[in-house]
Amino acid sequence: MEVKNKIILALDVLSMDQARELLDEISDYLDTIKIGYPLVLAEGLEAVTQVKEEYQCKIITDFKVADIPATNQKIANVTFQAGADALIVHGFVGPDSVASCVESAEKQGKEVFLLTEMSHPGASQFLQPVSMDIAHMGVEMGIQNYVGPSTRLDRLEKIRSIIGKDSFLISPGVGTQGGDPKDTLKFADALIIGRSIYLAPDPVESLESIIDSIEF
Ligand code: 3DU
Repeated sequence: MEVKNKIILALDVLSMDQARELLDEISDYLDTIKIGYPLVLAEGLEAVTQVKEEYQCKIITDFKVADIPATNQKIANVTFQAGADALIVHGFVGPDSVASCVESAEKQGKEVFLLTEMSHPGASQFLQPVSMDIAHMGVEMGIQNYVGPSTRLDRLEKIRSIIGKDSFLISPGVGTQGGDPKDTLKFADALIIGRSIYLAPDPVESLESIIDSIEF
């Protein structure tokens, strides 16, 4: 996946009005937007369809899908039918659950991102001990796209070494959670950024300063 300016906006606002107000200002800088539970639970899955159509962008849906294969497949089918280009799926549920999402994606010409390790402090307790195993599982399954934390660069580097240079790795945790944009891009292909942009007094200025800071 190609990502303009290497920045994926995490559109965690709670209404389409807020989404449009933000995107009317900053959409020229972006071509990939991540939509998760906050906006979809507030406005329905149509939010995915509407944002994609109105702003002509790729949509990564962040539903951290983590159920049995049969249920995962239904979630993936409905999400892709709504217009999502890609779906983020948890890896800890195991290969059969992940495979059901991959199968749905392949049938519809869409993509799956495998979530390895999360970026928040609590991820160290249960997820961290298995996150490299999840990355290995993804490689064995032939998965191309991964999510890994910008808040622990040593771990992100390890994930990159497991998935290889040709895999596509996106990384949340930049800004508000403490991750550094430029350092993260030593290992990741694109950054996922939410609050540092949509809570900034001037989202355009914030985005421009992040873009300036990552230009090599
Ligand atoms: O911290 P921010 O506001 O920049 O948002 C980060 C986004 O990425 C947010 O949607 C969150 O749900 C998601 N995310 C993580 O922060 C960490 C992960 O490991 C996976 C997803």
